[in-house]
Amino acid sequence: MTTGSLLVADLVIAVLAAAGWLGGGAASAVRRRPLALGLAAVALLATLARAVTITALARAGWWFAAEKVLITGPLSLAAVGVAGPRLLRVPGDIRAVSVPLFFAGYATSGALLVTILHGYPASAGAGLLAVAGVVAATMISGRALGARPSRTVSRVALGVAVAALVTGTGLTVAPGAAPAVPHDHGYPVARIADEPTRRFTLTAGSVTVDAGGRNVAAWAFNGQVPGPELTATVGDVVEVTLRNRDIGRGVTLHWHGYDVPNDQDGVPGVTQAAVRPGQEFVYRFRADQAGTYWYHTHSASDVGVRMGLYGVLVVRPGPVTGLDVTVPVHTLTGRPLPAPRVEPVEAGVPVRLRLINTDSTTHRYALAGTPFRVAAIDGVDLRGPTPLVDTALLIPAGGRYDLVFSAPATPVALFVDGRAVYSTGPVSTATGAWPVLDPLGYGATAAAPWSRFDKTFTLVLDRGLDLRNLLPRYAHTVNGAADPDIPPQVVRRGDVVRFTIVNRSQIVHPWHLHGHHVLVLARNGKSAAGSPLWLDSFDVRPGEVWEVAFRADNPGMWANHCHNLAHADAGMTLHLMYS
Ligand SMILES: [Cu+2]
Repeated sequence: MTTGSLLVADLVIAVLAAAGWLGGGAASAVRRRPLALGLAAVALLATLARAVTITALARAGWWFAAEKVLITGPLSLAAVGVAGPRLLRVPGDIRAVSVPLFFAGYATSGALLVTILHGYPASAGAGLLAVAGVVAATMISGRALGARPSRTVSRVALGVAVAALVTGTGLTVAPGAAPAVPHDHGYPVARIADEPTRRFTLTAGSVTVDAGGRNVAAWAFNGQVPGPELTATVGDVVEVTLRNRDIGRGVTLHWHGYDVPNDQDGVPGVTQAAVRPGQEFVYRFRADQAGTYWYHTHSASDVGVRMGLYGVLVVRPGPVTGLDVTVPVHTLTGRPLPAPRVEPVEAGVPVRLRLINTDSTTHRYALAGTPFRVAAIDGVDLRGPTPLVDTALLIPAGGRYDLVFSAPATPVALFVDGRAVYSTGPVSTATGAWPVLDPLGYGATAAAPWSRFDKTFTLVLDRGLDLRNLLPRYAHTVNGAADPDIPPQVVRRGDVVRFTIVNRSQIVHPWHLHGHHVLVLARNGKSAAGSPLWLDSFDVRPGEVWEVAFRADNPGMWANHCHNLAHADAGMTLHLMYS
């Protein structure tokens, strides 16, 4: 069983336990004896089963089980300890066990709420608030059911509830580490002397575009979605003038995967101010990384990219040989955009397909009709890629795979999520059952460049209640906090930095660090065994633990976030900062 499935199973069993106790309490209150005993038995069994799932989660990693061991464990023990003995000697009137059963229900529900609303790291504040809620709810239920506890019991319960509430609230609202607030740096623009320069102008504006035969409202660069394809040769200087015609939310250009100087990175409020309607901003950087990249707005990035403010950036090492095409995949107002038309080529011509996922979720790609190699991932060439046949590829949000093959005499087709986006003729292969390539075991290995790390950070991805804004929100969190309250990761120039990224949520988080490619060291405790993988976008699936590392060689303040941009906007963004 994967850790992801264990997390789901544990959640389902926890709900069963809570429902069993509460249902038992309600059934006994209305004197439905067999039903009450049956539900209590279900709750007891579920509580026992959780001992197994929580132990298994703790073995998979403390991050998955911390609050379950420290808060759920004691509360479940209290539930069984209070309700169990009363059930063993059920009195003639079943109604007498209803308050203990309700207590057990509140204790189990309280623990469940701690997991759902707070998660990792386990905190004393959350535990105490749960205790206060459990005691208060039990007192109210007792009163409603006409239970007459002794004066001492009532006083002790009230005292416990008030003390837990006060202490828990104090601990929960106490300010944590003060986050660094990005401030105005004056935003210097890089000056690069006379060098071969590729100049482009991108004007952002709202337009109506034809999306597969349907007119839809979009935001576009130069009136087209995707925006113009920007190409350069290694060594060129790329100069892009960004103008905003009428996008009220502001626009910037972020060079996804391109490790530009910090002041060219295009993150509003961090590296520059957003470009407002009527304004412009000039980006300049040297194209010293060959490969497949893309650009997109980082201002209101979720809606901005979804609406169409993105395009392709390809930097080639030299002149094009053979057929070299980009295949950006994008979903505009719920519909996949048609891929650009590709002219057929003669057999034997070398073909390079640059696959780019510009959506916020993973896509499954299948190239049918020819063996191929994955020459590069996220713009970086792989070492010793071997030919693949009938193998599917999962490309994370923001990720790129370059596929190379020699054009066969027979038709070739590329499928994305089962839909043909590129084809030179009919291909009769069903691709749905193909195995998926694991890039961690593909290509030829090489020795890791580092054996020790100067800084290590752990990022535990989850969901939780964020109360720090005016409106509470169910945020996507990192280490229990949401942007802007996630403390920045501070490194020094030259540090070798290791990230452990843990996903304890139920959804995929495509992780994306700006300004650096990271080298994958291991996933779920198993070392990467193929070509060195230098990624800028990688899917951390539910229950997964990734170890990645990089050298801090690009000073500045860098966004480090989930590239499901809705998640990034809902809290899952932090910053890497050079001291
Ligand atoms: Cu995410």
